[in-house]
Amino acid sequence: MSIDAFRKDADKVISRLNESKEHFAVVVTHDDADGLSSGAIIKEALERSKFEVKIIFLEKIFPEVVKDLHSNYNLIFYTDIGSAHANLISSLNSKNSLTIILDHHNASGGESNNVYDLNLEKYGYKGETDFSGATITYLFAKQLNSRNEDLIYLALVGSKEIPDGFLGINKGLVEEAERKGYIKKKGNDYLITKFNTTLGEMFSSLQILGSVGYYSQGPEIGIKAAISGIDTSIEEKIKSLEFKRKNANKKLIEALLKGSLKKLNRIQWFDASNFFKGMGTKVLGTFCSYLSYQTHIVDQDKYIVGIVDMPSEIPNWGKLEKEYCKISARAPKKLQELIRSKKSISVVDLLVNSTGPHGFADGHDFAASAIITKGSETEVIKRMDSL
Ligand SMILES: [Mn+2]
Repeated sequence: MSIDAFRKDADKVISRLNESKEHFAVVVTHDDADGLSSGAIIKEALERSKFEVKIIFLEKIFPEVVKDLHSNYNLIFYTDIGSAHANLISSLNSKNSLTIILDHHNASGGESNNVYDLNLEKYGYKGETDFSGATITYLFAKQLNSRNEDLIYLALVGSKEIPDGFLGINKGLVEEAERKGYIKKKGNDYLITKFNTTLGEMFSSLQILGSVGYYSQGPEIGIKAAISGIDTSIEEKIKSLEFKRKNANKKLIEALLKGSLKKLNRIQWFDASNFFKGMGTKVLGTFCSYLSYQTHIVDQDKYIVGIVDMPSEIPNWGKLEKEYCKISARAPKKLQELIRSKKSISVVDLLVNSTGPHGFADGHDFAASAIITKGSETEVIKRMDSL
């Protein structure tokens, strides 16, 4: 494990950046709290270095978005997203744009054509436990200019998505941030000294702004909150988004109890399009997780599958050519045991094998999601049940 090897490689990439004489950067970042923390770090760091920055928030890597960006811009950053698709990004890098990936999702390798993936997994660290997207983005920003050290609290906000706490590189960052006065201990959490907001509070705020507020400027507001703190107008926005989601969840639960949950042989599924209108599709995954614990509603041995129509608009970018649906799937407790003992296939395999030519899927053993083209829902559901 060597952070020095990472620093050396980061310096090489930074030399390329300086040689390029480019002053306009596009940042593509994930739309969750870690992605917003990462986006805030790189945007602030680049602006301090006199770059103009355009930022685009994505839940998934849509090839048509990547293709478009790489035929129009010379300098592109990916933060908290992109490592799993370094190969695809390289193949679509038609202008040979300088492309820098700062991510902690499983690195796929295969990058070329001026694409650099600095994922710390390549240096022996684990993206599931040792660092987040915001951690690596912070380390890069600090390498770019040591005055970016004051953004250290954002590395820790993003790292709140790691369930095991601050381990690996993050452990060192917490100690450093506390020693230098950027954070201080408060109960089980830490206060961001300059905002009087805890890391956990900032994390939850960004999570809501990014997911529920995706189509209503939530991510931009999140970036502002991450850099300048949560003022009263942002607080109001968060409250109204929370209220909106709570209401939608309640109505959807009622509908499911009234028969909208269709139980097949191996899966139980529902269409939530009428309930989550105007909200980012990530809310579906959160709802499915919640639903998997509602033993009075769902069967414990069947996969839970939720579907929503996706608006074709990608904020700050434009309209997607095709129409898509988002699918989220979860395994309730009993099914998790069957998956563990290999008597049932994992949730990610269920989605990968059923979406086939209609889209793309990723995820884990008990939780996964997919994007499919609209119109293929019936076939995909059928294939799932037969798997
Ligand atoms: Mn992340």
